[in-house]
Amino acid sequence: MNTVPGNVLELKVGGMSCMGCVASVRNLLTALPGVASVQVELADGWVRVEHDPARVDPAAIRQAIEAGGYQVLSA
Ligand SMILES: [Cu+2]
Repeated sequence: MNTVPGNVLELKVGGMSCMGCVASVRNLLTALPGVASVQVELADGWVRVEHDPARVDPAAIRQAIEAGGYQVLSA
């Protein structure tokens, strides 16, 4: 699991093709308890999720992305 100081989880996500996808991924993740902010880079497919590890675990973040129909390509 790729975490860096500041509790940011970085995931490479496939299936995002437009700003609508960016908005839905952002909405899916900000709806999770413990997620502070979400940054999505459409061009390279990176999603950065600033979160409180005591309240949300990385598996739940990945599941939310996949439940939305996107693929988590890296952990
Ligand atoms: Cu789209």
